[in-house]
Amino acid sequence: MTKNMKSIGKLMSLALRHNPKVLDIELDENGWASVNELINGLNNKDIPMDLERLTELVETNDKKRYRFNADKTKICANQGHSVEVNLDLKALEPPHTLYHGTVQKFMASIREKGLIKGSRHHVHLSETKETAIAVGSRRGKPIILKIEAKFMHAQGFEFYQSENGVWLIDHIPPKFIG
Ligand code: HQG
Repeated sequence: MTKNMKSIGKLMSLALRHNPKVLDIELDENGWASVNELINGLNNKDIPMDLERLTELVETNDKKRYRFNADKTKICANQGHSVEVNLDLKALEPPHTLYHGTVQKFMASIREKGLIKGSRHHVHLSETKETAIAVGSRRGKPIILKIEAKFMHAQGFEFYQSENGVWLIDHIPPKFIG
């Protein structure tokens, strides 16, 4: 993925997760946008885009952040939204342990309130430590928290997984955070 593709991806994530107006697109109740409108929105920002290039961007995205519908007329972000959309996530049994990457400055609050979702729909958890390190590193020196996911699930907490493999949950109380 070229640097240019990365910055186009950031703009697409902004539009498909948080602020569709930036590309003059609309999201339906499940978070889908028209591919034609998205391409036009990018073109109107002087970003060359067509279906072929968009397909490459979707397929090569490092975290598989977007997906098309079957006939490639619609596109959506797989997770990470702040706008109200129904992603139709299915509750699933999680692995024994999941990980969350964060940074020291949030730890006092996390120990007090647990992991909270803030402006996103869910708290995001990773299946591997490596991914959690990458997530935490976006903000500084990463701190990796171990979550007793299977134990929580057995106590009735619902876990979901996005199309691109991110584990999602509403809230993690402090007692389950290692
Ligand atoms: C922290 C990226 C204070 C939490 C990544 C995190 C991920 C608290 C921040 C995805 C807290 C929220 C999500 C509490 C949690 N007090 N701080 N009680 N509870 N926090 O960006 O997990 O590139 O919403 O630790 O790779 O960092 O966008 O969540 O630091 O997969 O596809 O509040 O976003 O993916 O930050 O990242 P975020 P996140 P994309």
